[in-house]
Amino acid sequence: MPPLVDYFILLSQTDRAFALNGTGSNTLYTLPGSCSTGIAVLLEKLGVPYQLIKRNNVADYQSMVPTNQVPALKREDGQIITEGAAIALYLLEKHANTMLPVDVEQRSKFYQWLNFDYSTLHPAYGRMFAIAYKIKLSDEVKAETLQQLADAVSSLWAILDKRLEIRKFILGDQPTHADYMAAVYSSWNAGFANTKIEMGTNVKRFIADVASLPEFKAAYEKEQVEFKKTF
Ligand SMILES: N[C@@H](CCC(=O)N[C@@H](CS)C(=O)NCC(=O)O)C(=O)O
Repeated sequence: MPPLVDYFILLSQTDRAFALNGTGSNTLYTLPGSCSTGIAVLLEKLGVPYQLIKRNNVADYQSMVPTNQVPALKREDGQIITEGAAIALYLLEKHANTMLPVDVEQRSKFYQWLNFDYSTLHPAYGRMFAIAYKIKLSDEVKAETLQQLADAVSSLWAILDKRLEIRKFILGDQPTHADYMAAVYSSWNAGFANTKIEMGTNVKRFIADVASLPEFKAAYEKEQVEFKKTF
């Protein structure tokens, strides 16, 4: 970290205000059961103390997080980080762990699967949520569109199923943040009762394995939300 004076010169005025308001602990802003829960799982695994605040209990969340989305992490020094992948990588670089490989080839594989989650699988579900809950359509068109989008999601689960044929977790024998996120997304199937999302046997086994990890259970307990296994 640069000396304090340089650090403050680097910050914008708003950033400075947040920095001065630092609480001395990490605060995770969440919508329980959403992608922000994956960050809670990671915080549990890293043993980093944090408090949870539900986005909907913050009077003007959008003035702090312009996208109005979760997750957002307010660090000990008051700085806000948004975007799940950026938060995860910040935490992994700051706190000792074995998830972020030192070897550049292995690290690139981790980045690849982390982005498969955040940039491919998550938005594929996002399109389903938009059709199901945000966009006005006739029942018939809605059902048909949802099934088409669900087929696209199923094809992504099939990619993971293939990878998991010979691996316990996505990167190998040990769970990483890529596994936590995939398992969190899988519970979103519960939001689409009349739409068929296919998951292969390897994916199902994998989700059960991730869901039984202590850090995973601890995060869901802390968020007071049930992990929905949909198979
Ligand atoms: N690119 C963002 C996407 C975050 C996102 O989609 N968050 C959802 C929950 S999974 C959210 O806040 N939804 C509520 C809303 O958009 O109002 C990230 O990865 O952090």
